[in-house]
Amino acid sequence: MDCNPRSLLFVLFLLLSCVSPSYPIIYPPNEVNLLDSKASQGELGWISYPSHGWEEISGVDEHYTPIRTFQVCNVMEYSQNNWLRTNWIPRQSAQKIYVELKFTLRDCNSIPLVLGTCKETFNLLYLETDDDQGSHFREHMFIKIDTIAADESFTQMDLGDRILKLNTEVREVGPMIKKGFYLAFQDVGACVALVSVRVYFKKCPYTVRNLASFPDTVPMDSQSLVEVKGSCVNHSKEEEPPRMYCSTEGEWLVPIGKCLCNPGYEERSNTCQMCRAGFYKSTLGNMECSKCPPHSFSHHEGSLHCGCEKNYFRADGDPASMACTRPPSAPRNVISSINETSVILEWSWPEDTGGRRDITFTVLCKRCRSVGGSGSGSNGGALRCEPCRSNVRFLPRAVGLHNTTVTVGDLLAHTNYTFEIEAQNGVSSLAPKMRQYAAVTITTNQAAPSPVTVIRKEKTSRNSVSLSWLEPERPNGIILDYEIKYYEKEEQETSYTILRARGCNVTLNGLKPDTAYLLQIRARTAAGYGASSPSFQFETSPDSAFSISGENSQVVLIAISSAVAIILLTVLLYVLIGRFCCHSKSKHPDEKRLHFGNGHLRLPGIRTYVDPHTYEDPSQAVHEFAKELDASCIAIDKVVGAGEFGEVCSGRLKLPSKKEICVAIKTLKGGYTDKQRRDFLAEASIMGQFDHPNIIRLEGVVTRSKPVMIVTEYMENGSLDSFLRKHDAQFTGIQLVGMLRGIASGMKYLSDMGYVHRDLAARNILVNSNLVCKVSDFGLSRVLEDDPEAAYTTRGGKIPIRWTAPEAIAYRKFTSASDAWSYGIVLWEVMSYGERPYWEMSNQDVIKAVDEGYRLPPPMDCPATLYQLMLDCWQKERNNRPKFEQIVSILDKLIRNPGTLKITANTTSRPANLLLDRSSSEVPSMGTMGDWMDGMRTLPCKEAFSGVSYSSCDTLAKTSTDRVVLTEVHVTPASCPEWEPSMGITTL
Ligand code: ACK
Repeated sequence: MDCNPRSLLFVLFLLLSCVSPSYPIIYPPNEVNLLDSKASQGELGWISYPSHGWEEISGVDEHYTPIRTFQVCNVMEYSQNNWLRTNWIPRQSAQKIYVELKFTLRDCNSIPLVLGTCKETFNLLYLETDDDQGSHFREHMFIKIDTIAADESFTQMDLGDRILKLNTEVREVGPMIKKGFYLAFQDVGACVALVSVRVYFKKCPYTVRNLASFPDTVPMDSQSLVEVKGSCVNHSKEEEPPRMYCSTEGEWLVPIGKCLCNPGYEERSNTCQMCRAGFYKSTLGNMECSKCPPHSFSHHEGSLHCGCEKNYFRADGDPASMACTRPPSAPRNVISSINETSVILEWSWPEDTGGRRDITFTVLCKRCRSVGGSGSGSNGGALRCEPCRSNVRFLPRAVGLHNTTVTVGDLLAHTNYTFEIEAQNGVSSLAPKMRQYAAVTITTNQAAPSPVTVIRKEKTSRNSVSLSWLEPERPNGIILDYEIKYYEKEEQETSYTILRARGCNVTLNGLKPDTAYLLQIRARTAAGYGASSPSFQFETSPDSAFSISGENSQVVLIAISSAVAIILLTVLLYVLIGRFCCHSKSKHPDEKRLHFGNGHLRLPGIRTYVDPHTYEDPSQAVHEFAKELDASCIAIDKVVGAGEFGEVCSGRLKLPSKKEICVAIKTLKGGYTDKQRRDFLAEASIMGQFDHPNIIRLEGVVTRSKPVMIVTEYMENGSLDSFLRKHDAQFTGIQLVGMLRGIASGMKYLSDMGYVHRDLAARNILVNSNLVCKVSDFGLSRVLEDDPEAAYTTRGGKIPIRWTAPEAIAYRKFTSASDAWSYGIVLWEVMSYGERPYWEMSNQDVIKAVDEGYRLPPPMDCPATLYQLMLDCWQKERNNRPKFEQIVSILDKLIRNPGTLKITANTTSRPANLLLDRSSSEVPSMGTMGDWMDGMRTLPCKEAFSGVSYSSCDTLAKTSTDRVVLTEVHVTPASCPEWEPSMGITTL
């Protein structure tokens, strides 16, 4: 190291240079050095003129880095002109260059005994040339850039204190046009040390912005910016052409446009990188890759989509971000409410929607016929089904249903149909094998024929007209005859004539000439009359057209008398034959029907129930009404319950050339008496006579081997009372009404058949997997023996008190009207989800309370209309109770207008513990009521009430059927030891 002590200037440098470590020098990235004196460790080789002027020495800079420096300090002499010229510096692409000088300068005042003129500045100059001119140096060619003065100069004291006062000055030069240049430093008598010289130009350095890369760019010398186009990085695309401006200061300005990562790539540290496995990106953009949605996967990097797991799918319009889904499971709890030839189908949403919301339902109608079977009604044979005819009507439609109900109309009467209800969603079509549906099979009821719509006038005369018509479009059975009603138009139906015709034509005689008549025709089947046709007008011919001459009138008279004679003769013959027939009584069961009907008015065409006890040998009755089964066709699976005569099992029945079906098997336990066997089989004899979708169907009996068995259809959900208790509050109002409608329809059928059930209760209703309710438990003395609810009455009979009408308890008056009472109790049981009627009240208290006019209160949330129906069923006067036909039609109306179910009868929480007195007509004043617990206590005391004073019903809730339901009753007991006078009026 060169530590030259001669200089006045550089004592400080010399001292420092002996101890210094070195540091790397870092320049800003947008500066490109053309010359850096510090970078050179050896001699710089610059030209100094005259030779005693500038002197090159070694030292260290402020960072203690070894450097080469130049110094001059000829302040003791006059007229100094010392030049120092750099080597030739190639310009490269620079237009404007920067010169950074670091120097120290001695304060002239601090130099003692200065002889010459001490200066405190020096000059910076440059010369452009296209080539290196070597040592050839001409002062006058140089152009001055600036006079450089020190911001700070140092003194002797600074040297003593070792304070380095380093000046840094930067000057710009340009525009440069030649290939290179020299710099020169002219000293005119200063004491200066040039510590470092750096020459550089500025550039905008390579950069990536908005996923576009921009190259190194040298700015222009002028003020204008350089516009630079960027190029998108790998795996990206231009969204808008990327551009940026390079400023003269070497700074990037105003980025415009951008690039977006391709699908399958995401932006990570200014690059587009592949999505990791388990992630995907389906679109162009700079968002992150997303995790695969549920039930999908991506095993590879860079996935655009995630594939669906097995049995999961994506519909066409499904976005990639949506989970893969699958077809829904089948709809549940299908219930059908049949109304003559139409049916309302209702069902619940599928348990599994497949993960989608776009569920719709499609209903497929099939008409089914039993083939190759025997036995009564639908009992026998496999079903052969074919698609329904196109004129079956679906309301609102058969496909694309958004609601869980459809009405199917214009079905054929007395026909089996199967409806397949399928829930579909957006991926159902992609997985045909996974599609599931729920099926329900129904049998339509009989229905009256549709109206005659086409009537033609064939021939007209002045007194007669011949007409013909077409059979109704839907006869719904065999047309027995047509009723033709006609009247003079002017008389406006005040008097009319009715004729009957078997065929589709008639001639009306005895009409007035030249007169307008109106006529209506209606067809009759076993189900009764259909609606009348629209009025049809015809006119007879005027008088002049035809007049009867005297001779003619004679002929007519003869014809009429002959006709009258013939009619009289026919009537006589008919009466005689009729009498003869009635006298010769046949033993055929059909004739017995006259005996065992219970006085009900029967509809023509409906069979009548035959009491098996009227047979001398009851086993004859069994074989007349029940099919004998071979025990080998029956497989017993398990015991499901206990009946009065033995166990009840579930099992399978496989008859030759028929499909195996699930059955319930009632067995007669060993050691039975003859009477027990008779009573046991009596149920089959009764059941075998019935054929109705809401009556439990008998498959057959086994009497020729042991054990003796009764085989019926299997009802998956068992008895209604326990089923409801198990599913407390889980059904919609419509579902409950659907079940009730089924029971009422079965009961209507029984009452039409003349059969009185006597033990109608929820425990004797069975429920299948489609929530179809069927009446079961048929017997004779059964009511007395079988039912655990039955209790002995004072008259010795055994009766299920809580379900039985007062007149049946009191004097065994069992009729369809007493069944209607029981139906009211079933209605209450259903609406309270299997609550025990009258809770824990004793049978005696129940009899007493009912007799005094108390009635069960409405179950929680019970629709007012249904509660009103209960109250109607519990009318004391049995003729005032509704017939089952009326009950069915009330429930049908409710099903058609489900809105009416929203009006509830009360708001009490279940179990309501009140008995309502609704005997406004039977008890002279409004009755008292108490909660049933209190009631039990107060009942005896109630008897002590002689002058009970009652307030009237305060609040009446009007129901949609314009009936009135008691909801609140205010009671003021006049005397009762347990009532404090201060209690005043009690609101219940
Ligand atoms: O409530 P559960 O399961 O349904 O218990 C009773 C038991 O037998 C005694 O009567 C059941 N049961 C009776 N008949 C049938 C049937 N046809 N299908 C299914 N279960 C039945 C009843």
